[in-house]
Amino acid sequence: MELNEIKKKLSGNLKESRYTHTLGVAYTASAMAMALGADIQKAFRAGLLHDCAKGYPIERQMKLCSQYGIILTREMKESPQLLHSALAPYIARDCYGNEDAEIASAVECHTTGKPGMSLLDKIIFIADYIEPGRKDIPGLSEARRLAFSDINQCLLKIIENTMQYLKSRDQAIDPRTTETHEYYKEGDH
Ligand code: DGI
Ligand code: FE
Ligand code: FE
Ligand code: FE
Repeated sequence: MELNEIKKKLSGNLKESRYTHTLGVAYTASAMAMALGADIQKAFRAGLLHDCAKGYPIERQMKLCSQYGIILTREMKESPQLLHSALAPYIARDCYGNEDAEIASAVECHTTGKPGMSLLDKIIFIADYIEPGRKDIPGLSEARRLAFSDINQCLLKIIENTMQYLKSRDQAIDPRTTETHEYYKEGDH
């Protein structure tokens, strides 16, 4: 699907603030791709698509998960904000014509990360946290600086900040977040 068509459809399916965030992620991801020598067009497209499932009400997201055969874990039931990333590769494919496996991977792991992330996976995960519209989130200025100096350190910081934030709000940490943290705290990735 052409970028303009994707944008038009997204702007109809997401509330305005979410669409603005989406554009912020797309542009931030492409700037990171420029700095890191990654595929700029892919980064832009993945940024556009990362929250494509977020506009559906939670009930609808639950139904879509069962239609796509996504097994809901206890954490997903307790914290339904985890559903939109599990759904993202399917909605990106079926509503936005995405056939690119690297983009599918990046949108799927953008909330929890995963061990052994690709460069594009990391770019989307980080861009989601640091895009210019974000404010009042822990460690934001450090994450913004690290994004353009040490991408793995940046990733680790974001995961640690998120785990801290979830603990402070008594929210369950998804096992995938824990696995990602274990993997990246060992360094050298
Ligand atoms: O969709 P966005 O708001 O742009 O950002 P996101 O997809 O990265 O995160 C959505 C929410 O998911 C955010 O409030 C943080 C939360 N989250 C991230 N990791 C975990 C988590 N929630 C739980 N319960 N467990 C996690 O491990
Ligand atoms: Fe998201
Ligand atoms: Fe995120
Ligand atoms: Fe997002």
